[in-house]
Amino acid sequence: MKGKRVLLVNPWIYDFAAYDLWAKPLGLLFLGALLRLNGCEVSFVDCLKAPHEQMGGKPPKAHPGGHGKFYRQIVDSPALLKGFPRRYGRYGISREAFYHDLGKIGEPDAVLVTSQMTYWYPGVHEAVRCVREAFPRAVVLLGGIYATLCGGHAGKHAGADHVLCGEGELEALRVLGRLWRTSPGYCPDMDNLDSLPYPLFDLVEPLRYVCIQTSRGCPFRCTYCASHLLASGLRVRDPHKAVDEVEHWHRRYQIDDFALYDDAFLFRSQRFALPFMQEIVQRRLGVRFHCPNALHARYLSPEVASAMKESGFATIRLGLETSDPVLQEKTGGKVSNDELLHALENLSRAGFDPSDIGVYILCGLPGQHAREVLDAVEFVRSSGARPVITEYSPLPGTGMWEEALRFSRYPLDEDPLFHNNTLLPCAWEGLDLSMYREIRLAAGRSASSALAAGKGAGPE
Ligand code: B12
Repeated sequence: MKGKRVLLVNPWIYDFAAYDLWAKPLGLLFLGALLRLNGCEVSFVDCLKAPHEQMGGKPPKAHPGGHGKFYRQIVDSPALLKGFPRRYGRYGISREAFYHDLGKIGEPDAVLVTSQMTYWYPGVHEAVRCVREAFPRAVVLLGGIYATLCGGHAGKHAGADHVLCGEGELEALRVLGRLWRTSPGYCPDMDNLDSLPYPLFDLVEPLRYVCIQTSRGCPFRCTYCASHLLASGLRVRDPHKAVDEVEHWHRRYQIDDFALYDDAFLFRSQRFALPFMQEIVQRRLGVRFHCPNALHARYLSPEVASAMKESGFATIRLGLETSDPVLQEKTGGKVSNDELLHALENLSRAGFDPSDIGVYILCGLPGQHAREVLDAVEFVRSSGARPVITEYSPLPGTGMWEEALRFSRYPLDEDPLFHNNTLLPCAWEGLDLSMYREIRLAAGRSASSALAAGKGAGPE
């Protein structure tokens, strides 16, 4: 693969709202690192880059510590979503700025396009079209979450030469190796995550934070979540090697803020989280950790809570989803109300201010009543923590999908645009859009105003 030129592309987002909550295309940057290790010359064009020198006006606001806004242009919403009373936006740089960036790198042999939320596919298709126009001879590979969960749709409509499903490391090497009639010099062992090179954050500009993955997969099977479809089996890194990576970004790139992308960071904490945090303290790195993706309250023992405090955990989100014990059990039994209260007590004893801890509550599950969401809000409020409403996004292949299909007023299986959580796709007479607004009010300041105040909150 030596000498081959590879371009990584992170596409635009099309949505009613989007916010950079420590959001980087981590998977794509992993693939880039592996290809570079195999001798390829790798470049990266990020449609979500901000600030960008080709964009006029004021750059989007960024907060110290990482999160911030994207550039946004209001556009017509797609025909299928016409009538939904929210403005639709294209988040990221202009098309001209994108072509400008492509122009700087010259024709690659292969382009790897990633995809995140399934309903963001318009930006993915647009990126593929632009890349094809600019580089008609390059082979285009598409992977990521949309490509994995909606492979049929992506294969039919995205315009890529190859649509690859699931974890992409070995697949990308296989496809490119076959195309280029060569075998890669280095193949990672996907059962040993430490055999992966560090993701190519050195190509991200400006680099204000780094996303870290200390494990892949999740031991739970929550019926609303697609994690098990994206990465199978829980694999955990060696804690010392994960700290080596934190130290690498901190010392060589002066990075102080790290977002954890794990689905199960605290699971079996004796094996990973505790030694990881103890090592961070021992090396006196003075870094901060942010967990925009929720932590499991069940594993938040007093020992874990104080290690989190000492090792610099700054943004803590816990996943409750619902306070109804029956629904908790039915959706996967991830956590009980008592476990949440214990976790909050332990965090508070360790020195965290409970009002800084956001607790995610799912809103709009199929058949869910507004009352039940309000109960969860009340329960979290009375614990002293901050309720953060997250709207349910139905996903094909998950345990709840069939029920979502039955409940939704949209034909969910006809177009991934209908997975958009802002639509509240499974709203019904028991939880309609006006009740949803009441729920948001009850939950207090909206996620976006909390973010604007720099406190951090749920993803918008
Ligand atoms: C971290 C995370 C976030 C972060 C940001 C992620 C980002 N980069 O933008 C935050 C916390 C902000 C977030 C927010 C939300 N998220 Co989220 N998030 C995740 C999480 C946990 C990990 C994603 C990740 O980066 N994984 C790590 C990397 C290494 O994996 P990867 O990107 O998939 O890449 C691999 C493969 O896909 C592939 N690949 C990737 N690109 C390419 C390209 C090519 C060419 C090839 C060959 C392969 C390939 O290879 C990579 C390496 O193996 C996933 C769950 C999961 N386990 O994946 C949910 C997930 C993506 N989120 C989800 C949801 C629902 C949300 C929210 C809507 C939650 C809510 N209700 O508010 C919001 C929406 C955000 C918004 N509107 O701005 C859903 C997806 C929904 C959808 N319809 O697609 C998921 C799947 C969780 C779930 N419920 O099942 N999220």
